[in-house]
Order: sequence, then structure tokens, then C-alpha cells
Amino acid sequence: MGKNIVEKIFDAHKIYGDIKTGATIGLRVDQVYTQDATGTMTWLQFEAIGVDRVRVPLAVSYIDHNMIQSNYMNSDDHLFLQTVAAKYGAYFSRPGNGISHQIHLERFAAPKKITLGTDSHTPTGGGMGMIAIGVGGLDAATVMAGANFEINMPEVMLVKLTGRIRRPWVTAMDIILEILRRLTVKGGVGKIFEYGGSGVKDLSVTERATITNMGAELGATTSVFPSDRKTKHFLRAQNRESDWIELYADKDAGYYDTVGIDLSSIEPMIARPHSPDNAVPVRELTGTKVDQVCIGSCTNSSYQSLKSVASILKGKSVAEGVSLLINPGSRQVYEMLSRKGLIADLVASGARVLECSCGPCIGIGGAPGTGQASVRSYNRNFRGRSGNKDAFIYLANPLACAVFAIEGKIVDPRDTDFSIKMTREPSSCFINDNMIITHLKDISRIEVIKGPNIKEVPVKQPLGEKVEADVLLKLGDNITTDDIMPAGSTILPLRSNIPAISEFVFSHIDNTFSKRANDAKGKGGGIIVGGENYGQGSSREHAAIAPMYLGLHVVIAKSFARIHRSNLINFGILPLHFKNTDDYERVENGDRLLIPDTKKSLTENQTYNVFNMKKNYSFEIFSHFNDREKEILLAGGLLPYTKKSIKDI
Ligand code: MIC
Ligand code: SF4
Repeated sequence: MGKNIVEKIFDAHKIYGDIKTGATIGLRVDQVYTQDATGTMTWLQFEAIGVDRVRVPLAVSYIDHNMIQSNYMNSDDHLFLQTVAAKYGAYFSRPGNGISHQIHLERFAAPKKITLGTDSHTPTGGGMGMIAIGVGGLDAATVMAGANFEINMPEVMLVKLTGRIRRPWVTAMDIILEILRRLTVKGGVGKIFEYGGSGVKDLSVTERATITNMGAELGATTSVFPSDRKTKHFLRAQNRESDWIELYADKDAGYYDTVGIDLSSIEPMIARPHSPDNAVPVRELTGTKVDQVCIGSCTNSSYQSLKSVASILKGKSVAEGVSLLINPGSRQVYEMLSRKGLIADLVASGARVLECSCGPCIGIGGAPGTGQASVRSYNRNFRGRSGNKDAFIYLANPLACAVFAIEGKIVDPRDTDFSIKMTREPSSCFINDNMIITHLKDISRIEVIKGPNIKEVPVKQPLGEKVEADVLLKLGDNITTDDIMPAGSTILPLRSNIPAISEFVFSHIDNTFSKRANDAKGKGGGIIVGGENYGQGSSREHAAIAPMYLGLHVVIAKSFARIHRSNLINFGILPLHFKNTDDYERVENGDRLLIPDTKKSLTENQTYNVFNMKKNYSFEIFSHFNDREKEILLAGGLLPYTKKSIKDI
């Protein structure tokens, strides 16, 4: 049988294992990138491992999240990231250059490569025909230090696109919102989505990247498109045609399953609060008042789409009572729009053009008011993520967003008479790499500079024989890492300081949590109980490190999101599963649980007996750790485990 694209790429990078669903495989990685909010921890951990240079062909440290600089903390982090990149041989993308995923697509991504990034939207690169996977910082650090990347081979799904989208008002964003509507935020867990079919050629690379970017919202490991003439066109425009190779699935390739999407049947879609899969056709919400509109982010910031947005806004005014914010994804796009006079059209309409950074997407400014509705061309609308848990966030395509901003309400853009200049991906881009610092050859005099807010990464003790602790919090399904470890302009600057950030764990859900967890430390620590898809969303390992710092040993849930599960393991917290959902129903906040033979159960049959000491009954839970994961947990986490094993590399 022939091979699909995923198998071809994995084959070319395989070090060990069989490329078959469920098997553990070790892969060689070509590129690793970090962003600043996860990057300080990643690079501190890289330093702690103790190698003298980055051991992957390309590493890039981007600054894009923490740009508010309301005090010294962000600036100190930026300097640390710049000096550490220089010392260990990584490129450094300066603040102002744009959002990591968009820049990486423009300047470094290439077909058939494997790239890891310390951000869940790293799969944006899949639009280029590469495997790009979001990982926790410690996973990235170990790979940069020379370790293989190990994963359990996901199920490869074919998404077969046929027909053509009904431009101009239907865009790539509507395709992925429709897929989310059908498959939900947990529909992609354990899967890679490979796109194929005749509809692929209808989409430009940046349109494909919008789709693979939001594959993260499906919970997928990653998503990938073929590399074809459109890919060649994009790379030529970036002056990188030599990076192009053709990459298609073989005609007789096999897939775990197939999803069919007829592009011509897709209409403008909108995700309602508070989940990206809560999607309906825009027409169903006609008339809903809008207070804020945000366009841009790493999801919808191409020159192609922002030029179309500018053509809608040209000569118009943003409605009274609406605040329109635009954050272009990269300086390249921003500069090209400026050179064409299109920023003038945006500004003239009343848009507030922000710098190229994540901004309102992660609550760094632009928080909507209480009870207000904000429609964004972004990828996540979890409650509270915007900086206000009493706001209502919707997700829609950037062109529809521009129309809503002028109308002051949600309307089906197809029913309006706005004129729109249809744009294609440009055939040449303005290349200016002066914001990317290449790694220096002479590192002898480089001093890594750490500001006072940059604290050491805490390490857990090796796993004990038993766990006896209180259930500190019982939660429902689809708990996000934004729920566990919120971001926003107050908390995000504390990313380099675990003791300080740990005070905010679960603060949006229960602001007594960190105090209760600290108090429980002397009584055996804490246990969290979760429902399905626990830890969905971001790659932030702070959602594991900070709970670990607060004395958490175990999370028992119905199921886990991929990156968060790895992060828990990496920091020595056991992600364990309920065998029966009835046991989830029975357990309550404040119950005291005893897992008598934790270590023995882990190393033997991975079935654990739990005794509820408060209510006097027992139940069973299980895990399915592979051999490496078991060893990591026994060692107390990936850092102690790697320090030992890296010496052998
Ligand atoms: C996000 O979109 O949630 C973030 C902020 O980019 C995160 C990374 C982080 O928390 O630093 C992500 O997607 O992984
Ligand atoms: Fe930044 Fe938002 Fe993209 Fe995350 S999803 S990388 S916060 S723009």
C-alpha cells in the first residue's frame, strides 16, 4: 500500500519504532521554536540540562506575547531570551517582528520538515506541507539539547476537500469552523488531519495555514496539507523557492478514517461564546449587537486577507459604539500594507491598528466591557481569556468581522452590498529580515542576563510509594489551560516566576485554590478531578509546573488533552483515568483519597486501587504510560530524567 503525507514525513525522520497507529516512535526534528510566554521556562530548562549549543539544525526564539511592558518584567525576559539565544545558537526574532507562527511560515517553514514549537498553534506550519507540532517547553528543551522527539503514532484522518469555496464572503476560517462544528473540540484528540482532494488547490498557503492553525482547537496533534504549486508560489514570493519540494499522498495511501467537505456548501460561520466548536451559520445571529471587533492574530493575518479587509473598510466608518482593533500577524504584512497605503484606509475608517503581537487574543489589552459582545477573527473564545469573564466572545472570518464593525451588528455579509477587492496571495513579498538576529559565532563573551523576576524552575521529588491527599477541586468537561493557569496582562508577566504565578492557579474558577493547596501541602498535597478533555487549549506548561509547585500529585479525569497530559508527566504529576464514569459522579470536593501502591501499580499493570477514606468505598483507575513516560514519572519529571540520559548522548 502507498503512503500518506504523514507517513512519508515520519519515515524520512524516523529513528526508531514502527509507523503504525498507537506505536511509540522516535523522530529526528529539524526545527524548534519558542515564544516568550513559554520561552523563558523552556530556555531556563535548556540551560539546566547543561549542553553548550542547540543541537537541532534550526532554533528560533520569538517575542510576541508579552509585549505590554507595563513594568520591568517583560523587558527583562526579552533580554534574557535574546542573550540566551545568542549564547546557545538560536535565531532571535525581536519584539515588533510579529507573531511566531506567521513569521515562521513566512521565513523558515518548508515542506517535509518536522518542527516543534512551544505553542499550541505551531501546526500553522502544516499549511506549508510540514509536520509542525505544539509541545510543552520542557519537551522542546530536551529536543534542542539533542534528544529524539518521541510520540505515539496518532490516527491519520483524511479530510477530503471537494468543490470551491464561494468567495468572497466565505473564507478558510469558515471551513475550519464548520469542521469544528462537526467534530467538536475533542474530535481531534489522538489524530493528525491530513488534507487532500481536489479542493486543496483552491486554497493558498496562508488560507491552508488558517485551517491547520485552528486544528489545535480540535485537539489534534497537528494538521498538514500537500506541498504543490501553491506552496511553490508562496515560497517564491518569500524568496525561498529552493526550499520547495513537491509532496503528495500516494494514490493508494491508507487512512484511519475520512471526513468529506464540499467547499461549495460552506457558508459564513460564527462560533458563539464560549467554545470554538459552538459554531453556527452567521445568518442565525443576524441583528446581534457588537461592541468590539478584533481582526488579525496568528489565525487570520495574511496580506491576502488584511488587504481584503482594508478594501471593505476603505471610505467607511466603524460604527459608533464599536471598537475595531487590528493586530497584523507579522511585520512583513504590516510593512506591505503600509507601503501600499492600506494602513491609511484602516486608520481612516476608525480602526485601532495595534502592533504585530498577540495582544487582545490573550488578554494583553483590548479586554471588552462587562456584558459586551466581541467578534474576533481569532482562534479561541474561552470564557475569561479576553481579560473579562463577563464578556461574550464570538469567532468569525476577518471579512465578516470588517462588515460587523461597520454595521455595529452581526449580519450575513452576503446580504450586504459592501464592495470587496478580491486578493490573491502576492507573487512577491517585501523581505526585510532586520528584526531577526542570526546566531553569533563567537559566544565566548556572551553573558546570559536574567532580571530579578526570573526564578529557577522548581523540580519535584521522585514518585513516592503511595498518594494520600484531598480532592481540592472537582471540575467538568473541557477544562482549558486558561482555566488552570490564566493569562492576561496581570498574570502573563509572571511566567518566569513560578512561586509568584502559582498564586493564580484556577483563580478564575476558585480564588481560594492556591491558598487551600498550600495548606494541603503538609497533609499529603492535593488531587484534582476532571471530566473529558482535561487541559485542552494552550501548550503552557505553567498549567502543570505551578500546580506541581502547589503540591499536586495526581489528576484523575475521564480523558486528557494531548499537550497538557505530556506537561503533567513532564513535571511528575500523574494523569490517571476513571474506569467507570459513575466513580467520577461519586467523588466530591474535600474527599480524601488513598492510592496505596502508586509506584507498584505504575510499574506493573497500570491499574490503581483508590480508597475514598471520607466515604469509605474503593474504586479503580488506570493509566496507559509508555516505558519512557513511566521512567520520567519515577524520576520526578522530565528534567531529572533528561539530565541523567543526556549525558549518554
Ligand atoms: C494561546 O493561544 O493560548 C497561547 C497563549 O498562545 C498559548 C501559549 C501560552 O500560554 O504561552 C498556546 O497556544 O500554547
Ligand atoms: Fe498569540 Fe493568540 Fe496565536 Fe496564541 S492564539 S499565538 S495568543 S495570537
